[in-house]
Amino acid sequence: MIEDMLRTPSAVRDAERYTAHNYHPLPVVVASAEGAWLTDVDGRRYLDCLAGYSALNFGHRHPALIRAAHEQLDRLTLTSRAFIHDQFADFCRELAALCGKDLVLPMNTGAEAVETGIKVARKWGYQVKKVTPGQANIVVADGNFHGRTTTIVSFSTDADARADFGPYTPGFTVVPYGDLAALEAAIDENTVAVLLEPIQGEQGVVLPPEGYLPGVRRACTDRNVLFIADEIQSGLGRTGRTFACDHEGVVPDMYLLGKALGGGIVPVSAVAADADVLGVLRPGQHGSTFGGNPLACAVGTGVVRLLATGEFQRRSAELGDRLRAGLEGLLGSGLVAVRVRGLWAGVDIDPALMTGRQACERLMDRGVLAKDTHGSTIRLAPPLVITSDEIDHAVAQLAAVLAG
Ligand code: IF1
Repeated sequence: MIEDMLRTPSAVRDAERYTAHNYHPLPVVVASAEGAWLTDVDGRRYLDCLAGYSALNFGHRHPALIRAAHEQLDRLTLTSRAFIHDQFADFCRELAALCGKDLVLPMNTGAEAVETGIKVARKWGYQVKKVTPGQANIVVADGNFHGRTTTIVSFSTDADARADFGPYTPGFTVVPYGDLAALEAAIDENTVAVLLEPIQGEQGVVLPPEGYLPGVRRACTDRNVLFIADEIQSGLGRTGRTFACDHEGVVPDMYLLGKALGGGIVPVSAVAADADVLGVLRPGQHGSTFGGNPLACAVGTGVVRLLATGEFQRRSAELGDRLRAGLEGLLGSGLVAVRVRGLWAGVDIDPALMTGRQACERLMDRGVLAKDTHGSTIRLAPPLVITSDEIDHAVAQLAAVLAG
């Protein structure tokens, strides 16, 4: 197509003209998508290796989820929680069963689930553990990413995410990720919870040291501290298991879920925990206008039923082995490190070659869309519906980019 006939340049300009510049998106303007493939306004196709930061685990417009959404759209979309609706019980019961927990508290965004987890842990601390009023403390890890509210960025160690958003919320202690001794030493009589990503996504898919998560679990049990696992990005099949914690047989006291729970259609998040934890909340103490709405529950139930078969977890594990083999084959040919669990990879490119952003721009020119995290690290997280040939294709395009 002749360059000046392309619609993309003007569409990029229009998009930038009327919005705050809190993102620096790749200059691609998506018009449609199906499965693992996107089509831009000029008809060019791209293999999606970001999947909405793991919100599209089931691919773009999964038929079963779109069908559930369409059927609900034609019946009922919103009631608020002032009333009950006929999709609510199924969603909460089936999600609680998937998590092996008594109760579910539905919200919308991941950050809202994290904030809910923080509030519940604090209230549990005061009412159940009896910590000193106003002194509840939560242990978190450096390199964390849990969302962008002012409380959440208060314990971020990422300057871009945190700077100039103070005054900051107190009550958090940061310890090095993976350092069990430091975590144990940080727990005191006012500690109500440990909040961790079982695998750190934005830090570049940083895997915990073997035994770390079981150690955190033991420390929390021994010290009567809630273990809160932020599985918003790592959960729901991404790593080859239902939850990333499953890889080490660890069951947290609280699962924080989001992203893929909404099937890539609507924002759906949730906190799942037993009654002795979520039971501390009474009417009027927490809520949300859209949390647990009929459309969200209909789609969310569809997502839980897709996961209940184990098919997506198996695909993610099997295809993840292929992705790992392909990426490890590039070590020494432009990659200096590869971290993979299921269909989730963080790859460190030789900084002397290019930045992560440059790599993603060149991948885009080759029809593959991915996102850098920091420096020369890029994250690969395709929809779990990707095929083995498509994985080989993505690795081949990365190899070509690295070869210059
Ligand atoms: C952005 C990445 C960033 C998350 C975990 C909670 C949330 C997220 C483990 C909050 C959200 C998103 C936010 C988006 C980019 C993306 C992200 F890690 F996935 F790549 F930023 F670090 N816990 N992660 O990953 O969920 O409120 O967004 O629904 O803010 O740029 P949310």
